[in-house]
Amino acid sequence: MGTALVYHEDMTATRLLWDDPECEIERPERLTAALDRLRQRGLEQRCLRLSAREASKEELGLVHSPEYVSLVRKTQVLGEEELQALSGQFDAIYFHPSTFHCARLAAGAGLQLVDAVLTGAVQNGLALVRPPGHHSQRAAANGFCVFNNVAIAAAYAKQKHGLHRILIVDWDVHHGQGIQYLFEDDPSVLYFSWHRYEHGRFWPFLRESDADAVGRGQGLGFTVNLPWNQFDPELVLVSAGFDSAIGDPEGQMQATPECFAHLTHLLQVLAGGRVCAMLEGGYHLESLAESVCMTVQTLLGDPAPPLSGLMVPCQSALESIQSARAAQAPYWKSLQLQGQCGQVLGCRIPPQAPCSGYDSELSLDVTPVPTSPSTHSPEGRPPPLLPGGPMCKAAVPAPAPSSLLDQPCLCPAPSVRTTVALTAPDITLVLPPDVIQQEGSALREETEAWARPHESLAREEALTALGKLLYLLDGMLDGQVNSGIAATPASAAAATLDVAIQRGLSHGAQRLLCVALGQLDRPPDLAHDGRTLWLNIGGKEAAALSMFHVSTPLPVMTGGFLSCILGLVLPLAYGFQPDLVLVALGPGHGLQGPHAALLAAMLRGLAGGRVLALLEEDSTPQLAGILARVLRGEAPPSLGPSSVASPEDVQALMYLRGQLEPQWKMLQVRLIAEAWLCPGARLCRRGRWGGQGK
Ligand code: Q9C
Ligand code: ZN
Repeated sequence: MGTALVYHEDMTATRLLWDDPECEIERPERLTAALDRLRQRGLEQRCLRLSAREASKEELGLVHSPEYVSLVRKTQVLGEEELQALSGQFDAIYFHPSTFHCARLAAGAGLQLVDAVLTGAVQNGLALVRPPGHHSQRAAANGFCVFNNVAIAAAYAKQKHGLHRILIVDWDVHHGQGIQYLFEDDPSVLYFSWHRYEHGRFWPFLRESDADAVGRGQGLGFTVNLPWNQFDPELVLVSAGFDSAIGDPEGQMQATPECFAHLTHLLQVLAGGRVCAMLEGGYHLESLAESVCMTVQTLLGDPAPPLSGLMVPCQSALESIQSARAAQAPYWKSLQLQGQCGQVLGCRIPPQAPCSGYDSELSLDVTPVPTSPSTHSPEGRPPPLLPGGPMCKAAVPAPAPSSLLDQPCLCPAPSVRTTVALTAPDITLVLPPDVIQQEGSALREETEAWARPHESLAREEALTALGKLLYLLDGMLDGQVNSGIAATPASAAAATLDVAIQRGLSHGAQRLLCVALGQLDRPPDLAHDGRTLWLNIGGKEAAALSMFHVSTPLPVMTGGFLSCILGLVLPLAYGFQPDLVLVALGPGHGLQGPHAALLAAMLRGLAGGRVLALLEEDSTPQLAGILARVLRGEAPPSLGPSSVASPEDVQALMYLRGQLEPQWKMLQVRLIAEAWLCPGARLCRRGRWGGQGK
């Protein structure tokens, strides 16, 4: 549906007129560097370009006092000395005669973006603006921010568009205290910020930036300092600061540009994909430009490039997350649920393990580290991935900051985003126009050779389906096609999946993630060599035969399904860093379209989006259609209000996390995000969310 890019050249006018080392980094080149790079990459041309308008007095008045607005208005006619004197009354602020005009454009750009998204003209967008906004307060400028662009956009979305739940995600390196103050007692705006804090020693040096600031009054639990939280929002606003990116002089953090692709990608599963990002900080021009490109590219639907680096959370991050969880637990039911078995760090086997199939002889302790080149040792880097595939960077040891930025993307994106190898006659009706329907098949002889060991593949229809699947898979492995869907008769699903795994591994995949839903038995001779991670959702019981062979029952409730994805599938998948993902909906998978779409959308964040979905031949065209749209980059439909995880769901999840955590360090991340999509959260906000519906 498209991505908007809102901009106005006039916003390059405001600049520092005197000497001030603190403020000089907020300069006009920030915008021109970002825009030039977007053009160079051909990304600007793919967006709907909107020229920013000025926000009106009334619109500014949604969050600012009239006195403050007129104070800023008056700076238009001040001389340099008066400007400097006035600036000195605020922390980290400079005024310029053009500041008022620029700041009105910056706020107006956000409103245009919200209008474009909420009227359906576009799916999402980015407003490239200066001055930034998130530090600005009702009657104060602060931290280069004059008007609070994102806060004004949120208030406007409520007032003008009648929204009831807006999520603001602030990924700038600084705490957006301005937004926090403006909405701390408002439960309709959930403000989430992660920021550098250093126990209060990082600017803006505020006690209230800590995790125990959780909102007040009606808004208790709707201010989240540090990781995420979610309440099935209708709109996602992003305070998109890039001063947390590598090389930034202010933030001095290490986030690579690719991180912003993944952050954006994760947010796109919310609110039906309605994401409005607005530039905040970001002062290293090169890093800023790259990170902006990653964000826009992901908004446009391109797959996120794989993350480089070790997937091991650091101790201090884990501690921070734990304190935020503890502070939020009183307000979010799902955090309490998990809390019961939640000290998973010390909870290897729960009192009533739901699992009898766990073989202590094959204990995880003895099988974790494969001897193949794909070793996941903490010291070792993952090996190079497929040549010609989506991995653009050779995996090299601990790259220096500059090299992470310098490396150009060597591999062109596949020419075809998504291919569908399905035969159903009415399938064309549900496919978006740019999804290719595959005609070709693998050579008959070759197909038969692959099929030979499998009795269930002897039938003609199974062979035909296999030929199509192999052809599609080869296209993906050659880097011509990014993602695809193939079908198989239900009776041959397991064998077909087995062949797909073997074919993938023998044709260049270094690490293959297979997510099998429903009754799909693990292929009998699947090796424990660390090249395949087998994850069955729909098994009889929770069982981890080794760190690479995991099975869990299909969660009973939607909430359980979400926790399973967020708390198990994604941590394992991100830790594994696959270069090919197979997701198979086998017999009895029981997934509704929106659930399958969410899973596929999340998995698309892995392997550069190289995901092959395998469906049963008698699946509805609707299911194939929804998957095709998600795989090509559309947002999955919102799941809507739904249930909490059942006790069995929670227990199975906790059990597996306990079993696998020693090997899969990403599981140590005790997500606030589990409260996140888990709408049971709302139950404990009875009276406000309960029964309110949309
Ligand atoms: N040495 C934004 O990123 N400077 N504002 C602190 C400490 C102020 C940041 C300097 C940073 C303001 C939007
Ligand atoms: Zn910042």
